[in-house]
Amino acid sequence: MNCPHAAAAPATGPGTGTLVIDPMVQDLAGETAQLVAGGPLARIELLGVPAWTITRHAEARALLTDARLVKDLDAWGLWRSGVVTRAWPLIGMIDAGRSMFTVDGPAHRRLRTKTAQALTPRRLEEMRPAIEQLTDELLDTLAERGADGVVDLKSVFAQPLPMRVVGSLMGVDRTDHPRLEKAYKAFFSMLTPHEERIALLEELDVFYTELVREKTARPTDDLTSALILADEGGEPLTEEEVVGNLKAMVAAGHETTIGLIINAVQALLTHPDQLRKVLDGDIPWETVIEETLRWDTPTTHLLMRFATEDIRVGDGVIPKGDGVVISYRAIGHDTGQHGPEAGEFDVTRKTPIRHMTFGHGPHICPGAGLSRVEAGIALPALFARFPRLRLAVPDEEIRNLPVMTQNDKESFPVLLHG
Ligand code: STR
Repeated sequence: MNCPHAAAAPATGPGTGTLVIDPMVQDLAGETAQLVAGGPLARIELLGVPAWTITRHAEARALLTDARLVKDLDAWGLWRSGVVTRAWPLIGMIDAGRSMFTVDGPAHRRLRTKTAQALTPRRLEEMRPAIEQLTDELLDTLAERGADGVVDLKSVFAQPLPMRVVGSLMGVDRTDHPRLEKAYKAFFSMLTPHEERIALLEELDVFYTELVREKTARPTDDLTSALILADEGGEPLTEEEVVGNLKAMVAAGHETTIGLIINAVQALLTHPDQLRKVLDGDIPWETVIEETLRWDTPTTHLLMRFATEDIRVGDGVIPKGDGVVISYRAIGHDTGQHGPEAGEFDVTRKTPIRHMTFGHGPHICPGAGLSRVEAGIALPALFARFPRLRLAVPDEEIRNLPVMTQNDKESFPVLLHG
């Protein structure tokens, strides 16, 4: 794309260097190390667009409850001045329709209430048997496909499971899942021509709007129907808002949990002594899940909030109107929060795992509990069924997709029977 503004804003932070985030994600570990080595506030460039990122737990925690940082795109100087337009390939990560993901303050609470109520611990317990059933079905498919050799754990297991779970929560028919999985894969990939991505988002809007209209005519017991029927103090959600929440839930609910499941399996398979302790029952699966969430976050960088005033961070300043990213992967490796061994995966670590991978403050992930339940079912079931599971290729050959914001593997080839 055309990036006339690439050098527009002068650096005001202490470190003068700008880290160009690699759209091809060729060296995620190296990128994280660079972010961790710098200060809490770093200048980055996202496909020619300058932004700031927060790389430390404490600073991110403070900013995530700071009302001077907002989601409203119109607070972004580069957007208002027309430098960033819908031609920017990452625009879909920010301009995703009115929903709980894009709105702050009291309006945000109104948009979020019903979703939060549908995901309370009690409701999650009720969903458990259905998730177990879906897991067993997919393990059967995995067993068939992997009977004679290598099988891709991602496409056969880790990807369809979260889509089925969030699909049944939101009332998205199973026949639509493969098409949605394909659409999101293309949406996130930087290799997708941008016109295609825009067309795809429009198609998804049509799909979700039709679904919401069907549910409006014939409400069922899913969360989409609950969003439609919600009164919210005499101010029901508009169709656009229901659609916005629905698409945010499907996108967030499936993409991130794929990462959690795959990253946990990868961490265990590459740390066999730790896997042993887990399989022997010496370390609970909850610890595996939390350590994976900290060490290998499904979301690498979360785009984006905007400063409505100059905001001081450490010895730097985010100028009013600038865009701010949260680099969750770097935050998980913050030695100030997680101790000197923050860079190591270690389910036996002494430092308590107090990560912030689901965010913090009003926008904290409403699906956090659901993803923990999913991974808490999927991982032990997978290893119980295939205790000799192993990677079919050397670990270095597992590559990331060209997805700038998510930690998303191309594929994850395994051998089920050792
Ligand atoms: C994808 C495109 C879309 O239609 C709607 C959304 C809103 C929610 C976003 C989602 C996006 C991208 C992935 C996100 C998710 C919220 C949580 C998830 C950012 C922009 C994470 O990766 C944490």
